[in-house]
Amino acid sequence: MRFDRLWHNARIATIQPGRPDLGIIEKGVIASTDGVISFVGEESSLPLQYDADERIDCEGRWITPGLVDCHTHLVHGGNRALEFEMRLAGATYEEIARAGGGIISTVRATRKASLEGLVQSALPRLDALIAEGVTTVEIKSGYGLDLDTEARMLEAARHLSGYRGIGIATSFLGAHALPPEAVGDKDRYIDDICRTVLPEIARRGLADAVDGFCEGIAFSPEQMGRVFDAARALGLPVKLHADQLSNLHGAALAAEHHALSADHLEYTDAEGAAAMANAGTVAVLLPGAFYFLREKQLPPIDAFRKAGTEMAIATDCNPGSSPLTSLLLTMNMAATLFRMTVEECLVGVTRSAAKALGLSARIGSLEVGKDCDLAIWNVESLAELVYRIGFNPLHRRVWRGQ
Ligand code: DI6
Ligand code: FE
Repeated sequence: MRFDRLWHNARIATIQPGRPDLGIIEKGVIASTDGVISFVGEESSLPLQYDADERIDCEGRWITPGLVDCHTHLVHGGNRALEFEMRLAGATYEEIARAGGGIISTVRATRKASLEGLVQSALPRLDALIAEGVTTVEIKSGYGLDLDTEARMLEAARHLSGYRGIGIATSFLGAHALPPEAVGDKDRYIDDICRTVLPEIARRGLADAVDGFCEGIAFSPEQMGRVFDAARALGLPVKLHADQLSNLHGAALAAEHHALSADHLEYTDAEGAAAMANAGTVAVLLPGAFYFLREKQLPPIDAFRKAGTEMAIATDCNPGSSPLTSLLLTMNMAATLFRMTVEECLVGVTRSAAKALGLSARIGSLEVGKDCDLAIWNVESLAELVYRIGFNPLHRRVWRGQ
């Protein structure tokens, strides 16, 4: 057997599917060939005859799958720090909107930004994720709200993979907010997305999935249903920002459309949780937005556990409701705020996050034939990854065997 690289003297959490635990190997070895895992198992089960160009002694460190941040708005123009400051000083939503704040201020800044400008402003945020062992990130559009800017955002997201060794999955989020030029006509805007914008985005191959924001302040379940029908007619999988601020039964709508995921879910009920489990739709929980907006309504974690709904967690990195670029801190928040277990947090940033992107066959767990994306940690136990606040114990990150 020939290996390019072999990591030995490691404790490995394979997080492979179909196991109730994290799939731990105490005296583990993992090897890569052409960027793909070619061996993973006990040191004692290594074939007697093998060739490895490089052997790396992990000195007893832990190895997990490279982390997957499955919900971000990483590419956008500007930031909303001043709006944050105004809110702290007691400004109301209307006052902030009148002062040019809110989601539309990010739309304005994003429309003004060039492709290169979007890439350059996203890189430091991407680097923060990479520094903590993230090897795949999902990036949404949704701050353009016109064909040119939505396409430019998605191109910028795709371009990022030319600057850093990282997997990028894109989602078209044209149904994020109503642009000012639509003058209040949500139905006409949704028609335009379904007939013109989405088909052109699909034709250019810019989106791996289609997302939407189903909420009183955004789009109705009926309007999102039309976007989903159009997406699926084009062969694109769907996902949904659902039940974040109220229960519009977005989780059930997502399940009905066999969505990869429904995200946020603070107001989801037990029926929604069960519908998601039946459809194999992943629940993506976003504790950063819950924290930053000082929400009180907890997502129904117990209902997801009872129904067997898979749970992922993600940063939701965005300038308005979650200016967060740490997946480690996100895990800590999921544990402290949502009372998720250490295992749930770790599965949530690996195997389930991969499933939320439709990428389970390639990433999210350590098995022969999958991409060799690893995070190697200076920790004594895996619980430390969830326990610490603002500390980064990453030793090395490996993407596609490098
Ligand atoms: N959920 C949110 O919380 C936001 N978008 C979304 O889909 C907020 C985005 C913003 O304020 O920029
Ligand atoms: Fe979001």
